[in-house]
Order: sequence, then structure tokens, then C-alpha cells
Amino acid sequence: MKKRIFLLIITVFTVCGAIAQQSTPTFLKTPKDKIDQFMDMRFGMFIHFGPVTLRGTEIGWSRNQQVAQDDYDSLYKEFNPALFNADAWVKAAKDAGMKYLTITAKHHDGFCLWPTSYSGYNISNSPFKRDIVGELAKACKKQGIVFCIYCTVLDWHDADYPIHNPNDKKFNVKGDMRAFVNRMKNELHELITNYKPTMLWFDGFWEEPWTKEYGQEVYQYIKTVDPSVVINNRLGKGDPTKFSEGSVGDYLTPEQQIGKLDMVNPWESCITICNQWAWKPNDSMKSLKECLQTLAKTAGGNGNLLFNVGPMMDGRMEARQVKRLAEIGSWLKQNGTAIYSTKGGPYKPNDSYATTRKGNKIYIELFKKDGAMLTLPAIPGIKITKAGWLSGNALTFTQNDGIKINLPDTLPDENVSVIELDIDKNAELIPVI
Ligand code: FHN
Repeated sequence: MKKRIFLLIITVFTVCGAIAQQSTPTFLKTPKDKIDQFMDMRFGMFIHFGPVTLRGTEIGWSRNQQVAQDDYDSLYKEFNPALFNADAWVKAAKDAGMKYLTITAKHHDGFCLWPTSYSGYNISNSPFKRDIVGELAKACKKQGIVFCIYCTVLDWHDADYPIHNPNDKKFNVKGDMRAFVNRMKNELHELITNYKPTMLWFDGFWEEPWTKEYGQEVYQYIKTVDPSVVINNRLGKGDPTKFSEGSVGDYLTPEQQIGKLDMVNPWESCITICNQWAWKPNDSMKSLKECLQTLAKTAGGNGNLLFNVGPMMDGRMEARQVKRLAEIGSWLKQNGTAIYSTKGGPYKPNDSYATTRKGNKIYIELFKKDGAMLTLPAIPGIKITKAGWLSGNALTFTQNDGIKINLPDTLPDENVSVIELDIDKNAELIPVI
């Protein structure tokens, strides 16, 4: 009798356990190796493009501001970037030393740069007609650049999305978020199955109609379509520079700022080569020094840099931006070892230098000379066996009280000069100093 009761109890517990397991949904996550592979690329191109380039104002935000709503929403009827050449855009990224490219397939204004079946507000109904997303995906594949897609979460043009003018609530409508989210999933199914992006860059999460629950639902849905797609953290809610209760996504996304050194949470800073995200005539462009030091500090902080260009209304990228990108690429041809597939640290980036590391190598990206020697805090338990410019000549140093490296009168590169240190241990295991 006792044995029967005992068996009954065991059976009840087992069944309850199984039910409990079934009721708590398994939360599919992006495999860590996919995120690590993404982070090893370190440098990518961000492209903000759409009919708004016809006005040279900011994509999405200039709607109902510099450009009246009806005028903005009709721009696609004249949108004809006839000089658009996907191979040229991808070549500009490749020549810059960028490993991946992210195109705004759909930004906050709701216009789709691919011939979607779920909205008539798309490229096939413009004079241009051609599939800009599809042609870029093909060109990336051909040139060995990893293809990624930006997709807005909010859509001020969509009838089912309650907010139509972020500056004036009186234009809000009841909307139908269930229908909106279902359509978003259908569009994502199209984008993932037709163009096979490695990463999806969501944005526009901050408005009231969007919830963490919708974010989780869309994240899970994407995982059922392609489990390996890397997803940024703008599907959830809250501050995108840190993981919090509301977060949904695989990595942090500081914007227009270099993220803080973080050896645990993957992050990617998105920064414009000029000021505006979409093309703006005569917009001020960053110097080569600023571009290179931004890249070095980003890698030195253990993060990726997604560097943005806004092509012009005729479909070409500005020649001066392509030239600047190529200059970055020449530097990376020389110094890419210190950037790609490295870890940030062990020293925190600062105004004088940043550091990266791989195996028994530490790379110092030196921005300026603060005297005849570069002085670094000692690294406990570590012995430097060799020091020299990555580009060649050896450098003399002492390491009895802190590290002192003797520098020549002029640095080999006026923007960023890289010193390579060989040490007697695995540099990636050194705690951040
Ligand atoms: O509103 C957008 C903006 O237009 C641009 O796309 C940037 C890129 O990260 N994100 C949003 C602003 O946070």
C-alpha cells in the first residue's frame, strides 16, 4: 500500500513537472558563436537611404517638420536613384575595410526598399521599381561582405500604428497593434527568407504602443524562421546602452557615442560619418583622424563600429565620403591585425591611446605623444618579451616600475600609430586595468 502511494506521488510530481515545463515557453536565444563571429568583424557600414534624399532632410524625423506629411509621403512617386549601383556601394564598404553592411530596408517613414507583398508603400511603386535590398544582398554575397538589414519597429505611415506624427498627439489614431505586429512578422519572413541577413538591426522601440512583449514575440518568431540571425537590442524597451528588465536582443547599441569598455556584454556603436543619418547637402564630414581614432577606441572598448553613410538622391555615394572611407581602408590594410577578431583592453581607451589584444599580443593604438616615452601602468605577472611598431621597427622599453616605451620624435602615423607588444602569457586573460 505504502509502495503504491509512493509510486502515485512520484507519478503526480513527474506529470506536474512535465506540464510546468510545457507551460514555461523555451526562450530561443541566438547561439553564442554567431554573436562572437559578428563581434569579430568589428567594423561595418550603415546606410540610411530612401525617398527623403530628394529633400536632403533627415529620414523619418523631417516628416511633419521640414517636410509636410502629404509632401513627404508622396516623395516616392518621384524617387528614381538611377545611378544606384549596389556593387559600387559594397565596394566602398570593402575598400574601407568594413566586413558587414546594414541597409535601412524600412525606416520610421514606413517606405520599403524591397517589393514587399504586405504594403503598397514600397520601391516597386516608385519610378525606380528595382529591389534595392535584393541587389545589395547579391552584391554583398559576390564581394564577400556580410549582409544585414535595418528594420524600424515604429511606422508613422502605417494605418494600424497608432502614432502618425510624433510631434502632435492629435494625429494619433486607435490603430490595431495586433494587425501591425502580424504584418511586421510577415515582412520579416520575406526579408529573412529572401535576403538571408546575418543581423537584424531594429529601431524605434521608444514609443508607447510598442511593448517588451511584442519585442519578445517578434524575437521568438525570428528564431523560428532562422535561429542564427543576430538581433540588436532595440526590439525591447529601455536604454539601449545597457541590458535591463525591458531588454530584448543580443547586443547593446550606443548611438553617436563610443560605448564603454565591456568585456561581458557585446556592443556596437552606430556613428555617422557626417552629422545626419540620411544624405544632407554639404553636411560636415569627420576627419580621417576622428574616423580612425573612433574605430580604435571602439575596438579598444571591445565593441563594433557601425559607420553610417547617406547616399545621394541619384543613388551615388558622395565622392568625398567614398574617398574618406578608402583612406580608412588603407590604414586597416596596414593595421587590421590590431582591430579584427581582437578583444578590447587591457587598458581603458583614453585621449592618448586605446589597446586591443589577441593571444600573446597586446596592440597599443597610439593617438599622440605625451613626451619622449609612453608610460603604461604595470600588468601584474606579465613580462613583455618584445616591443615594436606593427609596421616594423623595434622599440626599446623598460618594465621594472610600470611600462615605459621610448618613442621616436615623430610617430609613424599622424592619426593612429600601432605598437605591438609580445608578452609571455595569453593577453586575453588579463583583467581590465
Ligand atoms: O531615429 C533613428 C535615427 O533616424 C537613426 O536611424 C538612428 C540610427 O541608429 N536611430 C534612431 C535614433 O535613435
